Amino acid sequence: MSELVIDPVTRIEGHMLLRVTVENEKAVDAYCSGTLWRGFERILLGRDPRDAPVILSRVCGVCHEVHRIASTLALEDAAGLTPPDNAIRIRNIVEGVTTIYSHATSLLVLTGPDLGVYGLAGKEHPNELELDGEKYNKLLHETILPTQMLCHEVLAIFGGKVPHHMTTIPGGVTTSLKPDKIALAYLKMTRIKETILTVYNYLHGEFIPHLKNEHPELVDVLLNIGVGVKNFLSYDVYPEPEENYKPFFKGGVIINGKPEEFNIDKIAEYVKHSRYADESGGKPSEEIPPIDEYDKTGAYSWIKAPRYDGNPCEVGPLAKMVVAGLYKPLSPHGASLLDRILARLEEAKILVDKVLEWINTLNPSEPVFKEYEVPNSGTGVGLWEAPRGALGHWIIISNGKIERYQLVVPTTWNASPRDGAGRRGPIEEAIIGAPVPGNEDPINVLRIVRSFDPCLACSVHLIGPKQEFTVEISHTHL
Ligand code: NFE
Ligand code: MG
Repeated sequence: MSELVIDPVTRIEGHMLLRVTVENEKAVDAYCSGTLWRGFERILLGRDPRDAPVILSRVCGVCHEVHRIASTLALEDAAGLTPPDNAIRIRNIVEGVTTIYSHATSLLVLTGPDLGVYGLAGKEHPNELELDGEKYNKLLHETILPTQMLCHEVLAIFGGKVPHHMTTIPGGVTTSLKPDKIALAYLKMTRIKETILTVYNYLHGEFIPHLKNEHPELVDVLLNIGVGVKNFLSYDVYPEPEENYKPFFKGGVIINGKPEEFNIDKIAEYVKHSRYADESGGKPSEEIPPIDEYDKTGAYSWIKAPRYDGNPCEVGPLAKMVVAGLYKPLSPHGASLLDRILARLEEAKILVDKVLEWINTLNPSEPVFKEYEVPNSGTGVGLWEAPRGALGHWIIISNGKIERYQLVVPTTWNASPRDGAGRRGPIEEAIIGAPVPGNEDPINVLRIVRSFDPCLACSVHLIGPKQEFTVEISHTHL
């Protein structure tokens, strides 16, 4: 038996440390640690609730639009307010475009290089998943970066700026709906759509068929590794005014392959293996502000362990698409490394059409916001879907101020450590069984981790001035 230690994991957002136990060239156990302590839930205490969306949008520079939206939803819930249709559409557009941007980053910059960027920039197309640096550089500068720039331009039209849009406020949005701006956004989206379709058609029309025909053993590996916990969770997202506010992606939960009625009260966070005092866990609506306890026995992560009815759940594009009935996994196990990547691409393709539709339904003659007043007291929940999955914000207001605030974020679910019952988190579980050539090559382990597109900044929700990093991959025999 030997141990692989990867610290930090690269080409993901933030600081993750992985310990993988290896036996006979296979991963047999894994420990995933978030190595940063953040303190957003404590920063908010005693503040005006209207500060929350603005401060919390800075939780992350990657999913830089979603926390403002989720926090605003929590405030509106506490006030019993529904924003006007135009505001709902603009939030959908902002969310859709940020997800497309984020997926392009994951597919082509973070995860893609592990898979030779799918032959688009691979050595000798069709390839053995090895990246050609020169071709990749060309793809990056001629296609990926210009497309991402277009996404940011559309976001700036509706959100005022990128990152961290400024227009979502409790009661609606502050975007002015000028017809020329709407037309410009539409035009930019059609160009984004062209690129997404080109990548999509290439992958499904050429790359995957080629792999299946010429390298079936590779497809077999990609569909049989990274399976994970096989439980999926997602929240309703993209309410459509034209469809009686039905969410375009219907959320829900699937446990062991069976869909279950979603019940928010079944969500709880466990901290037995997290660096917080034991009383820091519980139901998000009741959790106390986190109390850090770095040296707690058995603790190995700053990430908590959210569970649904005690079950670890995968969240993200695969979960969202499977729960909504929009993706059928290719793997006989119901999930895999390849399914996670393909579901992400599928979601981007679906969203680009929906964003065009939402832009078309904007009505410049109707309002974009309603008056909002901070209630003297109340509780609110904002459930939403970030690019990486299910995002929840919970607020308690008393005397017009924030008494408590809790975020449970996508990567908190996926990169969670073991819970109170000792069950592994989804990424930990997905690593089990990964081939580790020579008992030391981490490539498959890293491919699996990156297929979740984790974000550690979000999941731990100020780095200490004395924090130190070790940048090395070591391999020690036990
Ligand atoms: Ni920091 Fe995020 C997304 C959120 S993380 S990237 O998507 O919320 O899990
Ligand atoms: Mg939290």
